[in-house]
Amino acid sequence: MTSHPRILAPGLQDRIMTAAQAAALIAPGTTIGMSGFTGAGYPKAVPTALAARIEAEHAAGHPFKVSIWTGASTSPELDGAMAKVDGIEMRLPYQSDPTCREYINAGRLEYMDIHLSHVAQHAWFGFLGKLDVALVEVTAINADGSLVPSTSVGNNKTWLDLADKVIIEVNSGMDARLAGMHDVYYGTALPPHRKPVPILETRDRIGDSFLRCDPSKIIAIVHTDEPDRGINFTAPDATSEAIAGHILEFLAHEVKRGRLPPSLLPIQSGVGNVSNAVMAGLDAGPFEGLTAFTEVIQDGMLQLLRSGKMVHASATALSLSREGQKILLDDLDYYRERILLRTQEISNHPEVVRRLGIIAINGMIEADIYGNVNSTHIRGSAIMNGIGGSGDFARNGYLSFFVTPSVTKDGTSRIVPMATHVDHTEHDVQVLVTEQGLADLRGLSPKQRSAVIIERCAHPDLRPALHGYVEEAMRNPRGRHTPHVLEKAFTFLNDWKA
Ligand code: 0RQ
Repeated sequence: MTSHPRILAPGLQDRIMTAAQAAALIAPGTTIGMSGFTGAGYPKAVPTALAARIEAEHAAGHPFKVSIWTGASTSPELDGAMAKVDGIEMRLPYQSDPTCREYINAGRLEYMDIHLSHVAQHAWFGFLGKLDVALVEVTAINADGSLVPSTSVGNNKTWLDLADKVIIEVNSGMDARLAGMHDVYYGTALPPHRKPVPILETRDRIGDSFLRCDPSKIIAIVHTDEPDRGINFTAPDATSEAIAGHILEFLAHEVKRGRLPPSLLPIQSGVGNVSNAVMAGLDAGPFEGLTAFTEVIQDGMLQLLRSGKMVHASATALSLSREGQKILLDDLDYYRERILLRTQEISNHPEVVRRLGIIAINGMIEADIYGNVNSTHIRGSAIMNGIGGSGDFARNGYLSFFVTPSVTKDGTSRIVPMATHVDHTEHDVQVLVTEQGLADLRGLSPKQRSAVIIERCAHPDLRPALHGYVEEAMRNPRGRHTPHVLEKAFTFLNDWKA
């Protein structure tokens, strides 16, 4: 018999230990694949213990850094704590922690920002180097040694398969009834042996409910009971409501024109307040039988499922506020029927995104007048978060929206002559939306796009300057396809304010 009700597999009792003891098993220079996706399902105890150990080692004059791979963003106790002690050598593939961001931008840790659907395959291809340790939060260990995932699946399957050693955090704060909400696909292979991913509808189950793990690789099991950190949402403001309104009007128009079915197509929605405002708009709107094929399920989507407007949602993480967590748990049996949490290589799979015809809606930092989008870097240099899954969905979806307020807090335009960094090229961006309006870029040439983007999306105070830029650029007789005045392309950011 085991002494822990959530650890049912025999023979693992001797591996139960404290977080500090588990952290002591990690050597300097280790590459660790951790669980965690948008503040959900990240390890709660060992990273903090590891940060404390690293701090002590540094104080004793011993260099100590590790590399951290995850699903996506985690929490201050992981990214923040590890960055603060200068404990990270390389971080990938996505983060949104203020301390981690500050340290990356100060050049104190390396950060590799990659498409979320690429991470697992790049690890399997050997492109990222060797993975030493997997550190994964689970809800329970079953009698046969399989693992019940918690609130995110992310890259956990890949980390557990590839790492030499495994550290498990068993979180008994996670509701045991989460079991059955997950779909872990074991059918991926390496080229040239790949087969089609057999998802034809968002609700299709193609894998196992549990993660497999070779018990002989488990070097430590740590007990925790903390909930996920809980995401803070503010009530939608006038700007996000206006953006959501433009999108909903456009979708209704597309249905009327026969370019979308009345239940739309599966929705992918980025994180944040605009996204929640879009969900609220859909909840109040005319569309029925909606589905989602997305990365994260936020509070707004939970409400759509509850009201019955949305019938099913596929994602890789439950990224909820504390209130959203309670709503989910109060009615977990209902939601388990309607939600599937998949590995992120499948939740974001380009093949499936293309097949299902996703409507992708993502935030941005700025767009230029030709439709190139910067999602990641302020003024081309300082990272904000990362590209996340936006590229997986934008390039391969049926319709790709990018949304932003028209100006920053200090009145600088977010519609600029030339994007200072490009994550999504003009070829992957079909609809731009600000609170001012919506620019439908489908079927337009660069010059035509610039006219529509400036008129529909730019702040009215800044439109004359942007038009003036294009007019000046048009004076170059040999550069009239995508007209630019390179010496002035970036001075706009300093010279013009709304
Ligand atoms: O700063 O936080 O100090 O207030 O950037 O910008 O406008 O508040 O918008 O929270 O929706 O984030 C692109 C970052 C937008 C996000 C981005 C400053 C601004 C503010 C945040 P403060 P907003 P949002 C699925 C899809 C990439 C990943 C993605 C993102 C802060 O949507 O990370 O899409 N996207 N994933 O003031 C100066 C500018 C600025 C600027 C913004 N032009 N100049 N400051 N800011 N633009 C999810 C996953 O993949 C996991």
